[in-house]
Amino acid sequence: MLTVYGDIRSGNCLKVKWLLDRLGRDYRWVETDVMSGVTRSADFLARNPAGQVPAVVLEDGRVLAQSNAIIGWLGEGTAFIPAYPAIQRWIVRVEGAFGIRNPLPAGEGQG
Ligand SMILES: N[C@@H](CCC(=O)N[C@@H](CS)C(=O)NCC(=O)O)C(=O)O
Repeated sequence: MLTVYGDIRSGNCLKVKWLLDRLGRDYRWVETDVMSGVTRSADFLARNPAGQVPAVVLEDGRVLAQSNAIIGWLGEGTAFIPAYPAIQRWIVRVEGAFGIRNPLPAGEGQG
């Protein structure tokens, strides 16, 4: 079962929780109060050197951090991120990474 370290007040954490809930996935939520300094403890830093939540621990012990990476991984192949052809996946990634529409309409973003 997945273990999710998250602070319930954080949008970055909630989007992971909401997707897990919508997908009906089993997971263990470990409430991690970012205001307490626990994310900077040696224990936590060993899990996620960035010292941030959300962080997901897989069954085999690997850790995935960064909310957008987590929801991307969870959503892949589901109705939330259908199995697009490669070009469509990369267009979506560019849009997510840079917050722009890709390709830009003619005339935009030039000069
Ligand atoms: N880019 C990261 C940002 C994560 C982030 O900023 N997490 C905050 C809570 S929303 C945190 O853990 N702060 C504790 C700290 O920086 O010590 C993501 O999307 O997961």
